[in-house]
Order: sequence, then structure tokens, then C-alpha cells
Amino acid sequence: MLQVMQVDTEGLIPNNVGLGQDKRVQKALEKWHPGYIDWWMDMGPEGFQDVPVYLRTAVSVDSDGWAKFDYVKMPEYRWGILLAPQEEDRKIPFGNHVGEPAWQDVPGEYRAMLRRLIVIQGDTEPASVEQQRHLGTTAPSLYDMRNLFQVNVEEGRHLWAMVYLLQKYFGADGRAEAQELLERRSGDADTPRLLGAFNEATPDWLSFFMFTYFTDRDGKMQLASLAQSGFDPLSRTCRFMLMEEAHHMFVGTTGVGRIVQRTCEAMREAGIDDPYAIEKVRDLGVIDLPTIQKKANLHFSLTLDLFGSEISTNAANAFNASLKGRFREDKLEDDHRLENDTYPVLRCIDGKIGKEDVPALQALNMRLRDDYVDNCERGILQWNRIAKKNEIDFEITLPSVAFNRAIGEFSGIETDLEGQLMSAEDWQSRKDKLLPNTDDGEFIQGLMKQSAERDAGNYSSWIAPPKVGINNKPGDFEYVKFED
Ligand code: BYC
Repeated sequence: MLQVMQVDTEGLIPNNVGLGQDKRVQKALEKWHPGYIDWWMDMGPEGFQDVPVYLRTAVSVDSDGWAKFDYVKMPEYRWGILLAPQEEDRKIPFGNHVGEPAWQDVPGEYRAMLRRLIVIQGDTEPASVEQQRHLGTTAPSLYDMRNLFQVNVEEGRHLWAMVYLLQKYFGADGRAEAQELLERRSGDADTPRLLGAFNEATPDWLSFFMFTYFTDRDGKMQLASLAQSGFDPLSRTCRFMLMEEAHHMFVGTTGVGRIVQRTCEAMREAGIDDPYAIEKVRDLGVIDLPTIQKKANLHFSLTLDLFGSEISTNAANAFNASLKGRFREDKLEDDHRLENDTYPVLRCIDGKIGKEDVPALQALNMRLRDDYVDNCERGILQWNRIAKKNEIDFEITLPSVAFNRAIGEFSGIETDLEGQLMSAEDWQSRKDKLLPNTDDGEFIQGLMKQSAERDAGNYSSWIAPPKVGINNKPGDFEYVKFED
């Protein structure tokens, strides 16, 4: 049985949490709002704050028809606080409190741990907007520009979602954390964002698509684990965020797919079979497949670091406390406590990589990462089908999980794409072939121009048009309206 609460769209902050009756939180959020708008103007999409964009806005939380599409100038976007409907009699699905009624308030003993999880989740959202803020000017089409901005405003809404939890449930320290979320900056030497991958640059559109494919998918896995939380407001918030997240990954999967498609078509038209004829392929104004592979190597390995260490007491504590579960915890069939279970973890011991059984509670980050890798494999099959259909003999593959890592078991070693150990000298001499190098970056930057692409229905040379428009709009739909 679900309790659906109507979305109040009248006030300054659209919400389905009864904000109008909760004056304390309403006031706190209204006080936070101007700082958020200042942050958005400073750090949001550069140069496009004034143009109407065809965006979807969440107006309900029903799984059908929860959003409406219309032209909006981004600073006027209705960032709202929307939680999935409350499940009547929901029980905690895992951990020491399995089977107890889900908490509607913060359990005092876990306050600090819960706050930390919410702050880390919240920090990634504005970080990604900051990372992508320069991309609008080089969008390959109005369709892509609109998708970028859609992703950006929804990441902004996800920040609101976490800030609501902090303001409502964590008193003065929640307010301080909410403020700090507006103060840290991606890549800043003094006040960086909290997690590594969110301080990296997103310099071009291939990176953007890889980021939405790989890193937003980490978002999906982490949100899905937090959606299992015994703290019901967090669970409900994450369940609604996941509905929005699906589109972000769609942007990544189809974006890379369309680049592969265009490259393969151009190769075929020019009679080039060899995907490693890099210069010849680049001369066609498309991105060669080995460079696409290198970008995948980079974004996959950076994203794996977001899962934390393979063996983690933090993760065990969060699970025991019934705060963060496993992926699809409620669909798994075991005791949901894991006290006597083991899980095979890939480790590096005495310079050798191999699997070792460790207590399952300690291995929860590894398990989530395994689920993630499995999830990543599926979309890559789609890219490879495109190459095959075009009779180009090239398969994009995921590198070993030990490759290019900065966190966890493999942070102290270097390996090749297959996970074979390499010496430091070997790594130095070969890394340009495994990860994007300066030449690759310059070549891709050279393609990132925008001129005719601002005309509806036009696409840059290096990307194929999408099969269907957003909200089924026709190919020449004007997703972003520029003044003549
Ligand atoms: N960078 O036990 P450990 C998304 C720290 S993406 C820097 O190994 P734990 C999105 C860690 O904080 C999803 N530091 O790891 C996507 C800890 O520090 P303290 C975001 C790192 O805690 C696209 C120490 O190392 N959500 O939504 O088990 C666009 C030892 O930690 C990193 C979440 O991540 C790193 N990569 O797991 C927009 C969910 N990794 O506390 C949005 C919430 C670890 O000792 N977060 N450290 O000072 C968590 O569940 C966990 O905090 C982590 C780390 C999975 C991140």
C-alpha cells in the first residue's frame, strides 16, 4: 500500500513533503535558496542562463507521467523536493535492525554516520554541474545541448534533495553542511569536492558522455544502496532520484553509441577497414575507435575509485547500522545480516593479484563494485553491436579493475589493461597508449566547435543524430531557443 502525497507546486519550493506546514524547515530552505541561485549563476552552465531550454520538470512522483516538458530559463527552473510515496508499514530490509519498522527520524546513535553519507552524496551533485559548466558552448547539436542542461538542472535538484534532509533532520550542523555544499568547488586546490572523480575535468563531449555512462552509473548503484536505507526519508528521496538518473545514463549510452556510429559510417564511406589507421580516420573529422577506448579506460577506472576500498569497515558499519544496503537488497535471498558469510575479493598480495574470501560484511564495497561492473558490461554490448553492424572489426572492452587505480587494493601498483603488473618505468613508457594523451586531447578539442550546430536539426561531423527526439519531438525541433 502506497501513500501518495500531492506535489505542492504553488510556493517558492515545489514539494511533496508538506513544507507549508513545516515553517522551520521552509524558512531554512528559503534562506539557503539565494545562495544556491548565486552558486548556480557562478558555477552552472556558462553563457546559457538567459535562453529558454526545453526541459522536463518533475511535477509528481507517480511512476507514470511524473514530469512535464516546457521551455524554461535555467535559473527559473522549479527545483523541488520530491520523495517517492511512503510505503505503509515499511520494514528495515537489512543489518542489525532488519525487520524493525523503518525510521521516520534519525536514529541518534547513527547520526554522524548518516550525515556523512548524505553529505558525500550531496557533494557529488553540484560537483558534476561544475565539471560540465563549459560544455554548452561546444554542444554538437541543440538536442545534445538540451540533454546536458537537463542533466545539470536535475543534479541541482538532487542537491536540493540532500539539503532538505540535512536541514530537516540535522539541525544546526545540517545547516552548516548545506552551506558548505555551496562552497566547495570541483578541482579547487583549497576547497575541493569530497570524492576524487568529482575533481577531474570534463573537457569535451566524449568525456561528458563517458561520465554520464560510467560515473552516473555509480550514482545509480550508490543511490540504489541508499534507497534500501532504514532511514525512510533517505530511502524515499533516493527512490525518486533514481527515476531521474535513468535519463542521465541514457544520455551517456546513446551519446557514445552515436559517436561510434558516426565513426564507423565515415570509415565505411571512405573505404577504411582498419580501426587503427588513426590519422586517416581522424582526417575524416570523426573520433577514432582506439581513442574512444582510451576515454573509456580513463572514466571506468576513475569511477571505480568511487566505490572506496574493497575491504572497508565504514561500509560494514553502515550496513550493520541499517543505513546503506546492497544493490537490490530487498530482492536478495539471505539473512540480510551477513554475519557468517564470506565474499571473494580481488586483492593484491605480495605483488600478485588473486581472489581471497573475506567476511562478507567487510566486502560490501567490492560487492557493489562487482554489480556495477556487470551493469557497465551491458551497455558496452550496444556500442559493439553498432561497430559490428557497420562491419568494423573493433570491440570496446572494460579494462581490468586493477588498472589505473588511486583508491583501494590496487592504488599502489600499475597494471596493463588486462591487469598484468607493470613496473613504474613500463607504465611511464606505455601509459600514453592506454589513457588519453595530450595529442588525443588536442585532437578532440579541435573537433569541439560550434557554428551551424545551433541550427535545429544540425549535428557536428563526429556524432550521428539520435534515433528519436526528446518527448518524441521531430528531428528539427528547436530544443534551445536563441534570439536572432
Ligand atoms: N575519493 O572505507 P573506505 C553520484 C575515503 S555518484 C576520496 O575505503 P567507504 C553522481 C572515504 O571517504 C555516487 N576519498 O570507503 C554521479 C574515507 O574517508 P574518511 C555518490 C575517498 O567509506 C554523477 C576513507 O577514504 N554517492 O551520485 O566504505 C553525477 C576510507 O574509506 C574515496 C556515494 O558515494 C574517493 N574516491 O566508501 C552526479 C554514496 N573513496 O571517512 C552524482 C555515499 C573513499 O575515513 N558514500 N574515500 O575520512 C559512500 O557510501 C561512501 O562514502 C563511499 C566510500 C562509497 C564513497
